[in-house]
Amino acid sequence: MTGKFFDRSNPFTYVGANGAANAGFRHYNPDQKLLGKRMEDHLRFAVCYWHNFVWQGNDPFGGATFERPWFPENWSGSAMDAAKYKADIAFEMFQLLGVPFFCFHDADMRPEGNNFAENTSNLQEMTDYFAEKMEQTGTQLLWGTANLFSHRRYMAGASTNPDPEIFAFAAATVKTCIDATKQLGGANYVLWGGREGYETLLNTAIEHELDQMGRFMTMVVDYKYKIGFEGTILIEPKPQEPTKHQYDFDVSTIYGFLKRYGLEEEIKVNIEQGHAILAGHSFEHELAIANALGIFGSIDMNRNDYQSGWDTDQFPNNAPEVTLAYYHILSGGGFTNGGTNFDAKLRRQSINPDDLLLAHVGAMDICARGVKAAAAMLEDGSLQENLVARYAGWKAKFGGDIIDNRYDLESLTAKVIDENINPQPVSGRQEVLENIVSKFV
Ligand code: XUL
Ligand code: CO
Repeated sequence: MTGKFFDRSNPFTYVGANGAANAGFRHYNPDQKLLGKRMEDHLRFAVCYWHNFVWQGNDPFGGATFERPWFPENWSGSAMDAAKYKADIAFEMFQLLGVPFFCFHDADMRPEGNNFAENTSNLQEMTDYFAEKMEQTGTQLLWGTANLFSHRRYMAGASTNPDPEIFAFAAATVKTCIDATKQLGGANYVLWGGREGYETLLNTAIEHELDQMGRFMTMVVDYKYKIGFEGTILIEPKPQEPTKHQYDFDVSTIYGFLKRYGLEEEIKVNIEQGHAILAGHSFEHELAIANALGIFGSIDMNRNDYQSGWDTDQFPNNAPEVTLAYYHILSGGGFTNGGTNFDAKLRRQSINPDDLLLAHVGAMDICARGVKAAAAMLEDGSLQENLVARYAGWKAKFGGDIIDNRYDLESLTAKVIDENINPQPVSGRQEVLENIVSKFV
């Protein structure tokens, strides 16, 4: 199969704040310095393989709406050739967008085989093909992962499946995906708990399932060290969907899980905006908690529709939300191995090839706008000053003595009585602080 898929061959560039919509980037200017670092290095954009090149546009009421040439119904050659053609188009898109990274699942990149051996050899052939494409284009791998949720063998979970043979199949699959990620120089490896959860408690031994998930993750971490994979292992929280309840519900739940299995120094989180919303939180809540617990890793920057209550995986377009997200990311020191992955899909009516490109251009631009505003908020310093002032008592002698454990309940009571302590409430200044944010977005 040859022929052009995208009707442009020049990468999108920075056109300036007054440029026309859809002409290029109005905010994303990779070399612009923010807080002393290039914008591209702050954002570390990645594009996902699955929604962009694999998802066909189906919903619960209808089938495919996209008609990509590499889809099986449109392809006359071998499945492997279709996978390679799809890779050609994907890497063309990464270059047109100028994104430094991409992400994949095994099932997105290789044809499904009839057994484990076929899956593995297909994965190896495609990994070698990706390695060539990465070499030619300079695109790097932010993270790889395994799809342990689409095939029917995983209908009752992977690591938490009641059947030890499925646990083994999943473990073997993850091993091959970590190998592929290592070969491609991936900066991280993600464990998304696809169907690690339950549909009904009537058939579920929760304690056993949690222990198995802990065992599986311990095996992953042991293997990482054994082969010298230098990337970070990440878990992606999600409260439900596809299962009614997922064990990796949100950042706090994952932290408790990691503590229980002694993995809190080994595994960090990949936080997705839409999953934060599904959990009843905001994105910045999840980011702030991850910073506080020392497990922040990376983000999937795709939003949910607030009305649907469903994981709609839409491209980001809300400047204040994105700004607050980057404010927390930058406040925590920014990304190290992590980055901004668009785990986003087009709406099913957006069927043109250039919809795929322009959706990402807009998403990159809104993130650039957010990170610029967040950097300006940090440079301004008013929010930080307010925080320091609000907690200043803990830096003074009395607060410091409490922190140093020099008091217990009785001695605190004695002090309150002796010194007639009678504290007065102080304004939290929420609206004043919100006005400061508004100045920057
Ligand atoms: C599912 C989801 C996944 C992970 C990788 O909701 O977000 O695509 O990002 O498996
Ligand atoms: Co995701």
